Amino acid sequence: MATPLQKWVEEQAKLTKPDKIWWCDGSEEEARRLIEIGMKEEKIGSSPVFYGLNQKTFPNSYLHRSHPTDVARTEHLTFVCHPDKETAGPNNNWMDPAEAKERMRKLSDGCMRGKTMYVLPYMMGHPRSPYAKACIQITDISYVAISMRIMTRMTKSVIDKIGDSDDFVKGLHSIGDFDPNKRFIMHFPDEHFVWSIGSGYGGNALLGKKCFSLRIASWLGLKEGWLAEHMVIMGIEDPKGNVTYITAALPSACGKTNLAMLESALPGYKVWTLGDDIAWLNVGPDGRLWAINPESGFFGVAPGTSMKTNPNMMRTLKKGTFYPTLFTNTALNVDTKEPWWEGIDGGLPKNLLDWQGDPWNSASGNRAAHPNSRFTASLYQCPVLSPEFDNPKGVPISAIMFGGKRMHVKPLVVEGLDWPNGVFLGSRMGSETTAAAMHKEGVVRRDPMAMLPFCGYNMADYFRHWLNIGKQLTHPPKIFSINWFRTDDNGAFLWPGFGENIRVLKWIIDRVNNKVDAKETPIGLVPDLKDLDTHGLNIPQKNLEKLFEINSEEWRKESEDIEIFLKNFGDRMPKEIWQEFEKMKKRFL
Ligand code: OXD
Ligand code: MN
Repeated sequence: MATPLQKWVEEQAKLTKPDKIWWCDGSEEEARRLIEIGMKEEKIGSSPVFYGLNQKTFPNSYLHRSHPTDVARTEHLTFVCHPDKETAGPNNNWMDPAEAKERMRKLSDGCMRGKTMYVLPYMMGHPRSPYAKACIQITDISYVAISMRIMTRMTKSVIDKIGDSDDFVKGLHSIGDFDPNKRFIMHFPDEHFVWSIGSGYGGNALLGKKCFSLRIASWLGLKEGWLAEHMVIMGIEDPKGNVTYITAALPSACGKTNLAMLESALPGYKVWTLGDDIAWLNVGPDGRLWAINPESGFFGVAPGTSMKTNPNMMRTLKKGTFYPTLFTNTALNVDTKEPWWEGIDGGLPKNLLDWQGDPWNSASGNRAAHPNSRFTASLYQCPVLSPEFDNPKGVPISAIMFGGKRMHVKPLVVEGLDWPNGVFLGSRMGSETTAAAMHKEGVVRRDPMAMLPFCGYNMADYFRHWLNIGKQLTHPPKIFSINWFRTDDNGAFLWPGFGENIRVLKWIIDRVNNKVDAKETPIGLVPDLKDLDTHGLNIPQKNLEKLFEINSEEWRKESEDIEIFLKNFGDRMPKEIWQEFEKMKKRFL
């Protein structure tokens, strides 16, 4: 008798009509074969899926050039198909589930003809973790199969784990013909099912990532009493050897990966990486909040990554293990066969191919690497991977940071007064848009908890869920807002960022451990400047003051913007959020 899993796979094959079905086992040998297929057999247009890179300097690394129309997440083509529109909320595109399925069925009919259907069994989370989930993704391109092997724990034992049960997360992915007019990413939260066609790009195609571990998982979290968040998880070791675990939510391409593996500029402090993108947060039996990273790889933005900005990432990329490392839409140094991007160490190479494979000329004014070019690398290659990474229980969280990219308005760091005020801090977040999604760059958009594109249900209910989780925590983490990106009147950054951000983290853990006081302001608590360790930094006093300036005119405008956003949700918005909003406004009077 066929198992529910076998039946499901058969049904998908009947619809998509692949030439053959390949059940992947996650082995090293299989990865090698898939890379070979990507280099020699599969094509995107007339180009191979993978190009081998310099195996000495970047061992086991490959370059992938995506279809030129397929370079970022497409939020406008991403739908969350709850039975009713209200449950999806104004933060999501919604389509009736039956209509969405009908549309997808038409687009998917025969879409794998002439291709191989890869069946990928994987876990999100450590297989022994009570918080982990068993998943199956179907895809029709080696790039996605290899990427999923890096990003998730892919093994055939997941199939045994699923056994006769129908309790597994389902993902059906096909690149289709890359036609942007036939591109959709559809989520069916109640069925734990994601259906994606027409794109091979990261968040659109690696369905364990944004689609499942955030959009669907946030919905599961609402039902089951936990949180799925767009957050870094890191441990900060102080000079005495004590490690404090914290999480940080920042929108896409705002430096989460750099933060997650920061090399401390303060002697005696060290950061341990647990995750750079997604955290699943559960209330532990001890009343603390515990975090696991469901992923096991990095899918980070390449431009700007260097030995100066993120030395641990450069080491990760060059480490070379049996996990391949992929570079997507970076430029290529023709002479060395190394990947190249704007901001990488060293001078400008003489012979570069741009991200589309064409000879690049600096006079053209175009960037050689796509601004959203990426690397995909195993977390196990990270030299500062926390020894707790594979702990099935996760790590206990003492502080949560909410950040964004704001040239103006937002101070370097602000602490919430308590949990509800901290939730409000998260809900009032805004950030300047980046190249991670297809939209105009540099425009401020409200992005509560950095979850606007990823919350799989009505955000008003999501805030209520956050407030409720707080009620279950006997030892809630403190909540902070951070902003590394404030500029002076000439547009120059006021804060050096990168490894120097440890100074802010130090203040945060000092607050958590009750070592320093803080000053009250209308928008929350800020450091007494004497408690922020700026030793050796050389920042003029006026810049430090500017970093913490709370300009009431700017905040009046900000409040109007926040109010417009919150009002979108009508009566569904929890009254506690409005109360916090009113309290903040009153403090300004
Ligand atoms: C990502 C994103 O890829 O947030 O992590 O876009
Ligand atoms: Mn992300």
